[in-house]
Amino acid sequence: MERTLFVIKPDGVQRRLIGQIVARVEKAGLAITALRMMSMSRDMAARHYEAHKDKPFYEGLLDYVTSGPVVAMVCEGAGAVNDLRALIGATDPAKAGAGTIRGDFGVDVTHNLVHASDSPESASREIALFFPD
Ligand code: IDP
Ligand code: MG
Repeated sequence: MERTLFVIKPDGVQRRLIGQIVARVEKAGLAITALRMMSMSRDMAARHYEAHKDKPFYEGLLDYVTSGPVVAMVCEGAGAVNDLRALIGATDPAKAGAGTIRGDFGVDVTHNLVHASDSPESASREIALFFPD
């Protein structure tokens, strides 16, 4: 079994898409084994996205993910990391395929609704950040 972190970002919560997004995750065969709604502090957002700290979009990204509550969950399954990345689609919703969460609901490359860990190593680090207990 592999674990990955999945986050519905503030636009997904504000647009009332939590249910539709979670339904897709479960339909894909992934088990949700932890779930919480929370607001990310700027410090937490900075740690979550520290790999991007030199990117031009970094400050705007922190503004966005701290703009309202998020829903974070741990998803488990064989190949969960890759399965969830495939389910969410490309970072830019304009390039994400039909049937993917970002392709169907995402607005632009910042407001792309969801986060999913990009490797098992990222997943371990991110799960510890969102679910310290
Ligand atoms: P990912 O979420 O598909 O793994 P990353 O490259 O890790 O994509 O970027 C993290 C987040 O930063 C994206 O989900 C998106 O919200 C934002 N982002 C990425 N690239 C850009 C960009 O070129 N402009 C604005 N925001 C971006
Ligand atoms: Mg990423």
